[in-house]
Amino acid sequence: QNLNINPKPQHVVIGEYFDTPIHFNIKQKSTDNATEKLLSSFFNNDNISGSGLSIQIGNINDRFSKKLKNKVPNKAESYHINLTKKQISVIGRDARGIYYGVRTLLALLKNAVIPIGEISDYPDVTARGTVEGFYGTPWSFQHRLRQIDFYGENKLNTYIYGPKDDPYHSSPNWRKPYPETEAAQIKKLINRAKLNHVDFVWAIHPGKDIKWNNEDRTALLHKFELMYNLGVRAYAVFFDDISGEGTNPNQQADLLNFLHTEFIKKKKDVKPLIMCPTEYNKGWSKPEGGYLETLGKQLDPSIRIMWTGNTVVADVDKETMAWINAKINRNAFIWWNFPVSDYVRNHMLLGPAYGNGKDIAQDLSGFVSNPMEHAEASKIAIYGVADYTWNMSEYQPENNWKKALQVVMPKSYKALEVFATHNSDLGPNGHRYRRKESVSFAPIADAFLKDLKANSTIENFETVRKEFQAIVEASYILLNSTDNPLLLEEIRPWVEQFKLLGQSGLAMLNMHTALEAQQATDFERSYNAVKAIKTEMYNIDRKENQNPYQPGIKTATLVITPLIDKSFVYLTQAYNKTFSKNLGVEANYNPHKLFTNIEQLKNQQVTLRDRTLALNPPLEIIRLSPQAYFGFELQKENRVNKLVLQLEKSLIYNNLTIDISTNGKDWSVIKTEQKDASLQASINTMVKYIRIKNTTSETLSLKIEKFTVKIK
Ligand code: LOG
Repeated sequence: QNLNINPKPQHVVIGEYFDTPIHFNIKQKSTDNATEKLLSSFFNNDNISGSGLSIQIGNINDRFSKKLKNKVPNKAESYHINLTKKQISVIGRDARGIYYGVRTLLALLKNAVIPIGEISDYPDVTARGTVEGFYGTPWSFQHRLRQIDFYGENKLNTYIYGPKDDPYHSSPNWRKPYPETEAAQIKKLINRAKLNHVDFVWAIHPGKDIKWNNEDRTALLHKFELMYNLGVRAYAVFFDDISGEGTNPNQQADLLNFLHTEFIKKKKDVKPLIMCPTEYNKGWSKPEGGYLETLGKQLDPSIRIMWTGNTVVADVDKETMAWINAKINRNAFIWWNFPVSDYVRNHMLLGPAYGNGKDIAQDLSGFVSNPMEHAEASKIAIYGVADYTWNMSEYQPENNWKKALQVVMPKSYKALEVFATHNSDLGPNGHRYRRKESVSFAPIADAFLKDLKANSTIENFETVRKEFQAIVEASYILLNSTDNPLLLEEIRPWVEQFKLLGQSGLAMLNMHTALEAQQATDFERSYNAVKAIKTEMYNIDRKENQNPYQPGIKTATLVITPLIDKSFVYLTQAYNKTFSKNLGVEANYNPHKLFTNIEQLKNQQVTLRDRTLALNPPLEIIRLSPQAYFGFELQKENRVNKLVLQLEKSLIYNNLTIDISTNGKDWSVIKTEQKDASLQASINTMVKYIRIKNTTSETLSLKIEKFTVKIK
């Protein structure tokens, strides 16, 4: 009973199949514009005929549905389809139900055969979709249109618009109207959303500089009104990643209730408000402050409260939901931070959408995924979210993922599968969120290394060679594919890198073969080839995707890259020993470490580039209690030069000191100066430890934009 429909319908009873006829006699009642448009994408003068297969479409009040209407599930957005050889009936409970029924109908009619039987279907989760809520380049207009169409196709009903780097969504311009071009585009997006039965939810992020006075309250109301005039009928207010005045829960609740009574209730055609709290995950909630309880008590019950789970980036389960729902007196609206990659920008997250409980449908008021800035590539995960939120208990992440690959690349999906299989983990990151990668290959890689180190015959040699070969071939196929140019554009540098990686793997295997055969010339050629390929990979890493957070292009970091690197080192050492040579094995890694006593920062990554040691700037607010510090621990004593610290708010510099030490015990404070909105110090002495410290007796909240030291 696999009809190959995404999301998987709830109840399907089918028997035999009959050939899909060429002509249809279609009669529709109560269909809206969206459904009409959808129908006209399939039915036309060529396939409509009075003598064709009868199809009736409508809602539960239409006369034709009398006999069947009891079969339409008693839930919002539900539909029932009855299929016989003589007639197909599609009955929706509401306008969206009809639309979804027609979506399913068209999916059935595209096949060569149609089943006889019935489908009764409805979504498990009320609001399903995405929140464009990441930092980095917001999606383009063209991509947004494509996304909205994709949501319609997969029965997702919610798109929350809230890109952090849109200045008219957040500070400094949230009070101002959108410029003409942007306004016109938003209008078009809203129309497109309507045609796909998607709620376009416009979000505002005013908390960075909001004043709790009448003026700003009016400014917000005014902006809502402006957006209403563009066609917005659903709104959200985000208070995430802010510090200071804006975080006050009483004021936040006051403002939202004000918007609820003065705007939502008065307009009558606007959906309930959605809000993202400042303490949006359990890890950050401070029970003493009673922040969440305050929102829970004060916010009008209709207002939905977002939640990311136990940490910023987390999968959610029954326990997660029980904890937060009790605090906020309502079912939380989940903001799932996957496949968002704004904190691991050098990685592509192309694996299945998995990890959330399959028994939480009743505990949610909504579930949205925050995707990557790569819109097309994000569709792989979003396809899974559509299935998960519709029919939760039956969701099968791997199966769904395989289908998703076919949807985004109908011709080259097998090559895409090779690529996506090895490009799903995030690598070590500040949020400690990880994904499975290279799952079926991982044990083969382990066995390979084990045999290699034990100096025994490598049982898996051929399997490994095949995989490297597949990596190279799949990369060539993808790089020359034409079935999804926009997706290719997004992944291209990663695919180039992946191709080189596969080639370096093959050269590494040649090193092994040459060593076995005691052929020094061959060994050294392959050795040099691996090094040359690594240089090319390094160049790509230095040229592509040069953002200030995690610049570069990383591929297959969990299994394939370590396999090649470890084998390369091992084989070179073995060769050196056998032939009394001295070929280098230096891996270029960063020997220096982050040095901090701040839990929130402990897993933040540090990178070394051109002798500049840098903390990857965290996107969120970091809290420094008195005596808290962060800095670097160098591998050994080293002369360091210039230090640069840049924070969002420069007032805080006066509360910080910079300490250096050679042993981690005895510290001396160094002189600093403020320059170009940053705090700088010229050190020019030998140090092993260097740190920024909060010397006040208060907790400081800061947004770190840059923190670097130059090492001699
Ligand atoms: C932001 C979000 C960002 C995400 C992942 C929320 C509610 N807010 O740390 O804009 O894309 O984490 O980096 C967030 O998740 N802050």
